[in-house]
Amino acid sequence: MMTLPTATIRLRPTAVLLTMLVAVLGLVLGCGGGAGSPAGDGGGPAAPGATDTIVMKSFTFTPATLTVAPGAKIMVVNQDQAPHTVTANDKSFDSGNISGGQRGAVTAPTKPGSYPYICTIHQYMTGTLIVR
Ligand SMILES: [Cu+2]
Repeated sequence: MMTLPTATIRLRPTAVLLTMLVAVLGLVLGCGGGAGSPAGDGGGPAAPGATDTIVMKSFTFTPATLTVAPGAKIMVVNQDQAPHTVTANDKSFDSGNISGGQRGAVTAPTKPGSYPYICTIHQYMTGTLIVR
């Protein structure tokens, strides 16, 4: 019974501090994001070796057709909850299982051509890698 008022008094300064912390953090993060984005955008497209990326989302590969240079390293981002793979029909590249929310990579063949690929877990997921 006697501890209840004390607990209430102790909680109040903590709550105020937490509120201030959240506010300060919000300001810091807001400023950081605003200042960081333009620099990042400027650096990305300027780099000639921009990373090619295949995104898995809603059991679909995006882009459905990706054109890359021979031997290019391709980042594979799984935005689904389910695991997926990027596996060439001729097995010339294979990401292996990429868990939901994770990312992996494949290396494009060095021989120019059109390489259809699938997810071996969900074989209706199809895409095409074009090397040239
Ligand atoms: Cu899949």
